Amino acid sequence: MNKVGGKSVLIVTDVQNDFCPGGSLPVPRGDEVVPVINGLMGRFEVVVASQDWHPIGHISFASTHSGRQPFDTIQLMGEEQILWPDHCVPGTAGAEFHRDLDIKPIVLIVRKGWHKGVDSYSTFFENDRRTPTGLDSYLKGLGILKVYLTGLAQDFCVYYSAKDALHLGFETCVIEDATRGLDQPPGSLEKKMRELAALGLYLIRSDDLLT
Ligand code: VGL
Ligand code: ZN
Repeated sequence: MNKVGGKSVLIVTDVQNDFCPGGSLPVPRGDEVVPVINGLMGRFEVVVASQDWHPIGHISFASTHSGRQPFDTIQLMGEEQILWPDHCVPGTAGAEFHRDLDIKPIVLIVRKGWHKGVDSYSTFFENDRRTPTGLDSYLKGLGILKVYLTGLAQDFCVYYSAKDALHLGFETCVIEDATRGLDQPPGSLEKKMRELAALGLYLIRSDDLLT
C-alpha cells in the first residue's frame, strides 16, 4: 500500500457530534463518513482535522439574536448569514469528535469560529474571507501541494474549504463518499459542487485512493 504522494494532506472537517444524527445541527447520515475516513487515513502521511468551535453568544447562533429562529437569515457585513441552532460549543459533548473517529493519525487540529463576531465555515479563512485560521501557512510550511477534503457538511465547511484551497493554489479533491451535506433546498449541494468543478475541483471516491 503506497501512501498518496509525498505532498498531500487528508483534511477531516468537523466530524463532531453536533453534525451527526442526534446532534443539534445534524447532517443526514453524517455519521456514515466515519468508517470511510478511518479507512483512508492510513494512505496519508499528513492528516489534519478541523473542529467548529463557537463560544456561547456566537454571532451565527439564532439564540444570540432576539426574535430570530434557527435557519432564518440576516445580513452581516453585507453578506447573508444563516442563523444556526447553538452547536459545537467548547466543553459540550456536541463539540467533541464522533467517538468512532480514529484520532490517532491526526497531527493537527484546527479550531475555527472562535471569534464571537465572525462565523467560519472554511478551514482556511473565516467568513470575512481575510482572517486566516493558520492552516494555509501550516500546509505550505510542510510543502503540501494537494488537499483531499472529507467530513461535514459538504455544502458548508467542505465547500468553503475547497473553494479557498483552490484559490490558494492547492490541487483540491473532495472525496464524495467521505462527506455528507445538508442540501437545503434540495439540489443546492450539487450546484455548489458543479461550481467548484468548473474552477478545477476534482470529485473522487475513496475507492480511487484505495485500489
Ligand atoms: C458548519 C454550519 C454551521 C460546517 C459549521 O462545518 O459545515 N455548518 N457551522
Ligand atoms: Zn458553526
